[in-house]
Amino acid sequence: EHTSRGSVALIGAPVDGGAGLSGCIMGPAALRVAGLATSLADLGVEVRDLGDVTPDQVSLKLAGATHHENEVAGFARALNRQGYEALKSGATPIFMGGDHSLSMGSVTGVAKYAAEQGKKLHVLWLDAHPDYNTPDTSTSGNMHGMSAALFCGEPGFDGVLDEPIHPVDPKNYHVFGARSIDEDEGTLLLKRGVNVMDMRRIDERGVVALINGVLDAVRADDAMFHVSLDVDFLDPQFAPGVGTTVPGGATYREAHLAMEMICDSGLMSSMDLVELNPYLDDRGKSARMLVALTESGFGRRVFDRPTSTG
Ligand code: HAR
Ligand code: MN
Ligand code: MN
Ligand code: MN
Repeated sequence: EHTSRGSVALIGAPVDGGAGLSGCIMGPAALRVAGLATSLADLGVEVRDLGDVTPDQVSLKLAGATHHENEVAGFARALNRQGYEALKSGATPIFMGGDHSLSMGSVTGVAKYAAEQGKKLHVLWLDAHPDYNTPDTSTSGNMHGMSAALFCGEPGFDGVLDEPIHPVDPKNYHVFGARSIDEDEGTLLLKRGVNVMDMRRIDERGVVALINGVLDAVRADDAMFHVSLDVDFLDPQFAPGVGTTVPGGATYREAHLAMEMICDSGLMSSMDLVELNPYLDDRGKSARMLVALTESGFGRRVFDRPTSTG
């Protein structure tokens, strides 16, 4: 769908308080320095950079030892509106994080638009973590580990958004690349029937079969499709610029293949680039990796053959 839309809206989301370590505040700037806008323009995509959002002023208290809920909620509310408006204008929003708590706003804004179109929303979460903790199950209190629980409608998040959300059906939440799952989080994922494609499953079945399964599910529902790319999806050797590195991640080619297949499907309607921590990066390596993966998602090919299978 993005190619028919033809234009991308870049939305900066320098939220930092959702992660345990600070530094993601510099993420949108690093993605701009790494040339995200010009790389997409070179692929023939019309790009508008809407700048960084200004978070709403929020005053709320969540149960549990949840950290920085006002900062997280302030960004979530502003991003919800901006993402919704970008889709309404006909653009494909790319949310430039910022820590992964930003998806509380991006995904709920997209879900609102989808609901208005009478469509379901599927979410593909490329991440070492499923981010399915609630304020009740979280042992860290870090809200970047809770975003999917919020947008799937789990309890404990009242007052984060300023309007009722349109929850994503947990069965339409697809986690790809997981290798760090907390105990209570895992119990909840199983109970809800989330599609968890952990690294062992990727080793055994491969990227192609698993990503095709996701794309088939999106097509079968004629759904909108949000892709959320966390830097730690990749093995740290390819992307060290993140506060939560976990060994045994996706390789350079596994990650690109997933994005190339997503591009060929024409299904992606919005995207997050999250958890980039430039303070921890190695001379821009991880920022460039995110830009390269986004290029693959928007039509860059290893070799241009005149067939759709690349
Ligand atoms: N599961 C852990 C927690 O809740 C770690 C979450 C880490 N999340 C991110 N985004 N880095 O994936 O604290
Ligand atoms: Mn607090
Ligand atoms: Mn994450
Ligand atoms: Mn992660």
